[in-house]
Amino acid sequence: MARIAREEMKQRLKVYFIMGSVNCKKSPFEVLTEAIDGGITLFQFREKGSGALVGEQKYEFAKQLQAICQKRGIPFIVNDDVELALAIDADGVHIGQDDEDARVVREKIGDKILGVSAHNLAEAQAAAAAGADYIGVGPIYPTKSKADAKQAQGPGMIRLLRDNGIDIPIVGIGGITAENASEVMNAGADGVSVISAIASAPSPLLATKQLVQTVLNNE
Ligand code: TZP
Ligand code: MG
Repeated sequence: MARIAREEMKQRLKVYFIMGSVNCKKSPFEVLTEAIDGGITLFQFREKGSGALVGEQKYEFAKQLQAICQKRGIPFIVNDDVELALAIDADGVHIGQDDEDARVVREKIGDKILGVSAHNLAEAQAAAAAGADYIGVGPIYPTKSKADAKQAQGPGMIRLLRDNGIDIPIVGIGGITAENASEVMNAGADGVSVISAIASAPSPLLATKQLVQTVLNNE
């Protein structure tokens, strides 16, 4: 398989749902199914934080969520855990600045999708040079979903990256909702990634539909 084409990556980033067991108020399988029904374009398995599953339980949970995505044609990305991604033949991996070096991860995963978190121009340039298929930029707004999140930088960081020649696909992350998603898109993002806006919503289905609507209106 070849690396994902840039245009296809951009389309896939439009509404990127990220979730682990600790983010859900009801069955994670139901939440993911509703999110897919609502129109998410990409999914990331992020099993992190206090109470997160580990070992065999994490593996089995990942396999179950992956099966749901596969049935519905939604690519399945694994956060941080390159070995898990390879073991279950996931569609890709997302790594942060404190994880393994992006070049090393690219070597390990071949043509699978590689996403890298970037907080500034230097990190964005390095990620692009290392072979990232997309970068995640944030936190754009304050977030409660990541204990060690850096300070929110606003959508202006995405604009700054675009103005300085960063042309690889960008997804915004952190505190994004249907109310502020258009600001993120207008700053030059290809899409938005969210945890709580979908996972903590009273209706993940309706919340996803609202986000999808907003993003499509701001293409
Ligand atoms: N990285 C930067 S902010 C964040 C991650 C994983 C959490 C995003 O969660 P939410 O609930 O959409 O703010
Ligand atoms: Mg990480």
